Amino acid sequence: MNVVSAITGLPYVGKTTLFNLLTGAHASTGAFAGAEAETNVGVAKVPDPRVEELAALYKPKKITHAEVMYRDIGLARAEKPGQAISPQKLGDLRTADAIVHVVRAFSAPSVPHVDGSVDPVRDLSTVELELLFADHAVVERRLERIEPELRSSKGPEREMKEREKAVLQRAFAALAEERPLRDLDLDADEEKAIRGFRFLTRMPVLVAVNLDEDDVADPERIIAPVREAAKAHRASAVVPVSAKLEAEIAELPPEEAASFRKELGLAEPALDRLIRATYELLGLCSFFTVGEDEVRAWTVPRGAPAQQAAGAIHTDLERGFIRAEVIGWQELLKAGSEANAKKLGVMRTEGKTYPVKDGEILHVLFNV
Ligand SMILES: Nc1nc2c(ncn2[C@@H]2O[C@H](COP(=O)(O)OP(=O)(O)OP(=O)(O)O)[C@@H](O)[C@H]2O)c(=O)[nH]1
Ligand SMILES: [Mg+2]
Repeated sequence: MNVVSAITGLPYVGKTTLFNLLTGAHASTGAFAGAEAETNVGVAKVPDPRVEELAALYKPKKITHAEVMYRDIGLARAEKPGQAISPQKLGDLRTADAIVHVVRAFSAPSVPHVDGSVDPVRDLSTVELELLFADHAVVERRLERIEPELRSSKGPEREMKEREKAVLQRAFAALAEERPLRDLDLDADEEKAIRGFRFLTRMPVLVAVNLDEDDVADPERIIAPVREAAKAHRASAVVPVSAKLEAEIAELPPEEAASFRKELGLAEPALDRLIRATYELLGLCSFFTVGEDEVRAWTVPRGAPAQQAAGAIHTDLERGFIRAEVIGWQELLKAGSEANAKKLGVMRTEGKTYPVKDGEILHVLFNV
């Protein structure tokens, strides 16, 4: 699935450092590289212990994890609200499906802060407000132009435009109160009426807090106020991470990395958590296919029907879908093999509309 998360935030907060860590890229960091530069695009593997466990059972030639795409989109510093994001960067942001908003909580005196001091709550508002201004401008322009269009249209076309106008007016009111469009409760038709605008404050957003190394073991003091602020912005999650520490750990051999993490009291690599949080933010889940050739995780929107899920594997499987044999990953591990699972009667047969659940194994029967 081709979904993209934008990584954005103020200059010098560690966006590119994080982006490189997540995707294994080597984009340049520091020296305000981000505001001018092209955006960086890369792919992160979604860590998933279930895939390893299934692979341990099948010993396949190939193991394939799910992936998330990240796009690192640097912003300039705002002189006045509404000026920080160039039209090109706005366009880049609008191609994204979700936003990872990085805020700085690390102190490093050698790294200047564009607003003079370290204040993640203020930074969060600064950028969210920029995005809000950008949406406001779009709504305003469209509301001006829709009037003559309304007058010259009729029938179903007019109805559609009426609906669009009504939603835009609600959007206008929300934005005027500095409420993000995530705050609007829209039904499916209303959602469709404004989908094309790709409003930035309607995209799901998570806040990644780039911590000082010293705060990693006990981030709550730093995180709590950010979490409060994030709630007001309707952010889905707040994820602490120390880009610098993660970069240092990434240099270590795996065993040393693991014991170092243990020493620091970190249960799970922060980057893994961030990738998984992004996957969730995007509304995605994984199902698996298994065999001696390949154990593989496939990505579908949560709740996708089995026929659509089959299409993630191949369009032929979607077109010629007959039924799917389905089993949970744990049940399969317990049974030891698909043959045994069938014998035990724990393998189910499901039809086209069956909503696939995260962690299920699908075997699609099809005919084209
Ligand atoms: N101490 C410390 N320094 C960091 C951390 N993360 C990034 N830096 C440093 O901060 C500087 C800016 O990092 P970048 O990753 O380039 O930041 P950016 O947000 O991509 O900056 P622009 O692209 O210019 O907007 C670099 O010198 C990094 O080494 C961190 O967690 N701790
Ligand atoms: Mg950068």
